[in-house]
Amino acid sequence: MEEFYIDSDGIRLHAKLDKPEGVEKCPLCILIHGFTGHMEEDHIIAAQKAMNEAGVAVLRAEMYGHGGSGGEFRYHTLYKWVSNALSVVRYAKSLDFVTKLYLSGHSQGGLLTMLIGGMCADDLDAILPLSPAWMIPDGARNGQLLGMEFDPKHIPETLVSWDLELDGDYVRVAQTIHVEDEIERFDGPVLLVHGGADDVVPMAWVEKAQQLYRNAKLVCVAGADHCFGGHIEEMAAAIRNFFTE
Ligand code: FER
Repeated sequence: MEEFYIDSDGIRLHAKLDKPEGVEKCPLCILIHGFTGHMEEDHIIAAQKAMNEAGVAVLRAEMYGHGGSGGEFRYHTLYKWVSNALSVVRYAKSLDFVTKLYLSGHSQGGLLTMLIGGMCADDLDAILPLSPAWMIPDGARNGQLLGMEFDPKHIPETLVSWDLELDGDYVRVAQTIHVEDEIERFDGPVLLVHGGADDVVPMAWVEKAQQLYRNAKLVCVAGADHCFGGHIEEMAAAIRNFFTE
């Protein structure tokens, strides 16, 4: 494992690179955590190990305001995460050992994966949105986020929920994002993995993503919650199979 920082316009992004053993060149998957998450969460490590077992190197990176990266949580926005992810894609493309490039992320990181998939369609050979929270922009436009309600035309200065404080700019940014446009722009293979008992991201949203993508497979892990608690190995197996089948 190599640990380092990737610069994203002056923000230091904490990153770890894990390569499969005994290979000179191999594919690389960038792997991104969710809202309030970080790279050492059980489901992120399980995904990383599954990819390594399938011969894929993994670059875990933490986004603005999360984990060991720069920025304050309360000021993170999806634009900042998009800029960060573009910096990580640029870095990954500069690595000599990399053959194919993939992108995966969990929840808000899965939403980010769907956005970058469309934006960097030429660079990404496949994307793997895990429990992708792509209802967030609609929620921001409808005044429903973090289990609370607000007037979407008069955004509060700060959202306080789930013991968190999040600046209103998060909402302003999210309201402008249209994920369908980026779904439309990605033609490559997509693996969606979702927990059947996820009460954060409704299954209907992930089914809709599967229908909108031209080449998407959806694996539903029965009984699994948003972070695949108790069913992590089934999530990992879906990822391993996607890369080895
Ligand atoms: C929300 C629902 C889910 C939300 C964020 C999430 C900011 C993200 C969840 C995750 O990344 O795990 O209403 O609002």
